[in-house]
Amino acid sequence: MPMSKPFVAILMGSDSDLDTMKACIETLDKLGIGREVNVLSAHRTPAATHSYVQDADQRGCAVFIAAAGMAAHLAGTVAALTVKPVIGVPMEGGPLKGEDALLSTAMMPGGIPVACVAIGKAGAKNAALLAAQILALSDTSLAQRLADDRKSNTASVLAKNEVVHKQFNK
Ligand code: RP5
Repeated sequence: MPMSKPFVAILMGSDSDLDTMKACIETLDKLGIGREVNVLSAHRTPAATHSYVQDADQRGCAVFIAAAGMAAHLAGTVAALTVKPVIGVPMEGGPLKGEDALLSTAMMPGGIPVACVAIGKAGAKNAALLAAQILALSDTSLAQRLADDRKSNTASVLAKNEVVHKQFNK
């Protein structure tokens, strides 16, 4: 869907990554950030990946989020095609449980940066928050929503502490 406001482009290497990446999509939606979601692979659809990244870049994509598993070259491929920030999310599928993807995503050669987050759902959520923090540098209303979200997370952990504390500290 074409968009005119700055938006976040999410790419994932396979539809098998979607379940994990829902945490990313839902976090962006909760913060009211426009996003596009595509299944595009560095290896399986190189030409389509190339043309999507260039097109999204020209249409106002502000941050790219690229999720891939195994020999995860998607984030690096996207980063090679744009100077917008690229956040890589290593997927945990496969026999090495995401450690392969973590290294493939993080260990970029100097000159082509990828900000690599944690493996799996925590990384998917943090990728959205990191993208939001980047966008919030020039959007005070979004910065406020992020600060409110952080406060509410803190309150919810403290509420859990209250319950556990009462149960185990008589
Ligand atoms: C990667 O290979 C994808 O990002 C996915 O995490 C992994 C396995 O893909 P499928 O075989 O499930 O399509 O490119």
